[in-house]
Amino acid sequence: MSREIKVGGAQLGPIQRADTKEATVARLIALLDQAHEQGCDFVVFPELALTTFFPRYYMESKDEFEPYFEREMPNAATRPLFEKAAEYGIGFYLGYAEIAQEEGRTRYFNTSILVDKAGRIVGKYRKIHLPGHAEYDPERSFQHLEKYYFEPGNYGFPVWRMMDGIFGMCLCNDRRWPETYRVMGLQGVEFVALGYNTPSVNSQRPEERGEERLFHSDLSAQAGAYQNATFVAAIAKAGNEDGNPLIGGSIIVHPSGQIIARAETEDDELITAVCDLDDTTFYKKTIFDFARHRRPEHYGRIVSQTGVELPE
Ligand code: CDT
Repeated sequence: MSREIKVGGAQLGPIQRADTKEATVARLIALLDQAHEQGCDFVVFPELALTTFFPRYYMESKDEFEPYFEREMPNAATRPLFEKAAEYGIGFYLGYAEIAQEEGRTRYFNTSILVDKAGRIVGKYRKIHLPGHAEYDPERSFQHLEKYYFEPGNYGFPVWRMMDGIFGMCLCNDRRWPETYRVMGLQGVEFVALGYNTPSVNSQRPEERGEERLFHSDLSAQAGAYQNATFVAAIAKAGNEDGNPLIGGSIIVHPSGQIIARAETEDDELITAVCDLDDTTFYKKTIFDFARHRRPEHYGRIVSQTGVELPE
């Protein structure tokens, strides 16, 4: 029996700082409507899909930045999305900023959830590789304050059984780290959902423009897919957010590493691909049969060391 799922990649165009969550959720639902019309089983929305990419702004006061976060999920603003997805029988991945009360304190995470076809949250992931900086940096042309607003995720990289397959999640900068995919690959992942917000400009290297950044984005997702024999759906929030451009280029990648769907705009745009999860099997049983070919006795540095240790 084939294990085909039709996947929708719901790229979002820009969300401006003044936009309400209700208006943004209405856009997500419009993309979900298209996904339903096209027969999708599962939809991937971007990272921080309910707000502008607020880590570009330095906000000192909690009163100012906490409205960008969600205290519960679903909540009043997002419940219509959950209800519509359940009505359509479409599962989804959604990125948002999370406030949690844990260990007797308030904690802030960059989070994604996996929702099944009945509208139940079956998995939660908290972003581990937080890029950027923890303090206001006057040298930069714009801020990237993820290390200021969030703490690193504390769940690792779990996978979940859903829709007769094995699903994993990560968020944006995680896609650039081979460890992200490999930890999920070692749990047999067959489909990785990931959302991203990538500025089109490098705030510390102005000559690095959008094309190069798109290339790095594709390269990372394609390598992760191929080397771990998994589908990867890398879905952007794109376009110009209050003068700050984000790359688009959302893609769905086959376990061969080849791109099977790509967004053409920097607006709200649904891309689709039929993903037969059985296409992962050949690679998992041959070139990337981990049990036969991996040599972990030589990989110790990967878990014992963070930075580079130069030779004497
Ligand atoms: N959101 C996110 O993780 N963006 C980063 C930007 C890196 S530049 C500080 C990314 O890896 O695309």
